Amino acid sequence: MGQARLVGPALPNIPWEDRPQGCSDVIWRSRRNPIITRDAAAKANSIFNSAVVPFDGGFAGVFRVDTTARNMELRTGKSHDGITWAIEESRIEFVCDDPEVGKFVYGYDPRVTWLEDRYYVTWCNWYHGPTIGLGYTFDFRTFYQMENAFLPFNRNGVLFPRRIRGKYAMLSRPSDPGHTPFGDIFYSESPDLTHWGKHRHVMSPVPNSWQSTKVGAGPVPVETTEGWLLFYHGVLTSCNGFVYSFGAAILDLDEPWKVIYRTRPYLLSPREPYECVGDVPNVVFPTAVLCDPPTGRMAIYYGGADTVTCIAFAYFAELFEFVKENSL
Ligand code: BMA
Repeated sequence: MGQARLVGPALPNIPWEDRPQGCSDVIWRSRRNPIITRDAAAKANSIFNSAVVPFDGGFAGVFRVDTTARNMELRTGKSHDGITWAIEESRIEFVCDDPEVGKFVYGYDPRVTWLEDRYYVTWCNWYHGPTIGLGYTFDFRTFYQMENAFLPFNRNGVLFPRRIRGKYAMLSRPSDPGHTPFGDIFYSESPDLTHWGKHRHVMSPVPNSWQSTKVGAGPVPVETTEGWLLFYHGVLTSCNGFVYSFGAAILDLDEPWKVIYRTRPYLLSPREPYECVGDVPNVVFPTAVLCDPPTGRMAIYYGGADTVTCIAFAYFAELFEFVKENSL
């Protein structure tokens, strides 16, 4: 077995900053954080927990924008460098055949997956409570909404970027209608992206740790020679409320409910002012990752304190070694 490598197309224009001098962390924050604040879009109270992908030589995204009226919206945006974003002034209005499904109440925490021939969007969608919304776009102009993937209550639905053993595959985190003091990650598969089943348990919280209350999938899993790299958030309950950190796991390529490695220490935890102070203090919440396989460079997008969007960097080979050497 050679060195662990990322699988997929090159992305030479990935947003990137070298590790700062004197820093020995496996993941380091951008000097430009927060890269997106509320000023990046009209009528925005906060822009965070958002998803980006390479698109048309640059980048496109679906953003969580909580408005000044405190509605939770999904808006699309474009960027030439992945750092400076032009975000639309109004929400995505999904085209949907069925008004029962298409009725918009709220949407938040989007993920975007390039899968086969289009960009799929999953998000936390209201349907008698939070559940997993699913839609797609070809051009980041027109978005189509499909059936919700699961029954309420569920959050953090994340689609794998290719079929596994011939089936579409999704991670999710069954929840409650409120702030959910529990949560395990599950795997489900589908022949057609409408009917989901064969649910398998992936991982639970770990007592007495940064991931002791609940865990949830973060960005779309990244294919590597050693398995799927999954960044995931973990929550502990302090005397002052939830603290959201993130770590990573390596899941089996063919049976992704089988966890090969999983970080005992966190990779990133709230530390900077923009992570510790905001609408919800002490939150880092990863929702997207860009990768350049030939160089192993990775750029991880995460929300800070439910208020701003941030970015952090890593080299895959170092990250993989860290996850393996510091596994539960
Ligand atoms: C979760 C979601 C996330 C949020 C986090 C911390 O339940 O609502 O959007 O970042 O709580 O408030």
